[in-house]
Amino acid sequence: MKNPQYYIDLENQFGAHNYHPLPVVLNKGEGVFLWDVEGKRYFDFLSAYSATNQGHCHPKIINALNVQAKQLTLTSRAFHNNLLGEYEKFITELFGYDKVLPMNTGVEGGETAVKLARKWGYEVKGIPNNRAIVLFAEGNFWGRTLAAISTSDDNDSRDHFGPFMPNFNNIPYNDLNALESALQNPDVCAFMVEPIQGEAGVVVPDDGYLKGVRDLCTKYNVLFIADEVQTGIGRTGKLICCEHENVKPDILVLGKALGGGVFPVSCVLANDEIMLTLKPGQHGSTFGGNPLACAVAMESLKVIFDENMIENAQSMGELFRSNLSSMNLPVIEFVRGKGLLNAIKIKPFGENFKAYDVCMQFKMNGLLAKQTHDHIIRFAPPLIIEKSQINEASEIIEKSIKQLMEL
Ligand code: IF1
Repeated sequence: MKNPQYYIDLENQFGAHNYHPLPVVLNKGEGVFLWDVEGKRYFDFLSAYSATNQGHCHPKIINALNVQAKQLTLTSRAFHNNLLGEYEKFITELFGYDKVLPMNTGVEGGETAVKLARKWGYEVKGIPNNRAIVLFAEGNFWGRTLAAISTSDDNDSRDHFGPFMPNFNNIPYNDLNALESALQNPDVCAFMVEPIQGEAGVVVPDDGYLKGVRDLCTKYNVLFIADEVQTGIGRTGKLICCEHENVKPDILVLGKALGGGVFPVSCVLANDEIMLTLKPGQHGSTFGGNPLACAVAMESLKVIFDENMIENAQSMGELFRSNLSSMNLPVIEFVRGKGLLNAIKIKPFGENFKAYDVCMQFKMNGLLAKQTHDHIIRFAPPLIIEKSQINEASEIIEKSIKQLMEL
């Protein structure tokens, strides 16, 4: 095994520089832990941005991957296969929708949801052609395609990538009055929103916001699209975050942990009135719904229930937020989140003291987390984390911040 810098230099020389990773080189993952090439163990408190909710290399998911990989991996949708229908039945019954449209990445799920909403807008709601408007929330993040960055208000995501998609309008997040006034326009076909904004810094809306979105979208005959790519699959202590307010979106977008951290799997769920506006040849994907993805996704969902990960996310999240709050560290401006999607805001103090520096200190002490924006650190460990591990990780967080404060 070579030293970490060898691997970092290779990436630097031969790879695009579209990320600035923490200087750690990982080569093993198991459960809540990651190991670097020097054998050092870390708590994973990012979970690949909530794509490894089930923990790294979950044995049952790996087994499902291995068994199917030796049998049949990809047929394309030009032909049927024996797993797609089984998977579609399983996932539509689990989430309570008539139909599913399988895709691969989260942003493909978002794109598919917006295409469906526009189609429904023209063919069911009766919006004049090419006039459909989709609303998004300020601070949103739903991927890196040109459509997705068209709604971004983050300069790094959008500068010098224009021109952008027309008729995508942003409204303030967590503001029902702003939503209702935007819904006065009869050309609006949908509002796509994250139930908790992940990249914006784990922004949790007021209680009642999601219920208000549901009611207003119903009142104005507009589709409520929930982007649960990051908040779904148990992450916030419910199967999907919308369940915290017992609301049911018209279109549900899932991704990330749907693939159990081993395969890109996403999907869009909706009822027939919406889904059947798509006719053969009007949408598709080479890998969407491939048998390997179906096998992995079914196992990824099954283990969530078999191992009570949803309840665990709820209780371990409560313990984690309680631990953080009881540290009484003046540099922690606030703690917020639901289930095991949490974040702290670090008050800027000391010379150039930013969230990145805190994450570097965490790394030194055996915990990996990632800052989002300059002063917010997101904490999202796998949902299998145990009480003793939450407490040990909390101690690392406290120790690291105190070490920096003494500098
Ligand atoms: C990157 C952020 C997180 C997402 C939501 C759709 C997608 C994402 C709510 C698209 C993806 C990823 C993308 C990745 C880092 C990560 C991220 F920092 F970019 F914003 F999680 F917060 N909806 N989020 O969070 O899914 O196409 O990537 O499968 O682009 O750097 P994808």
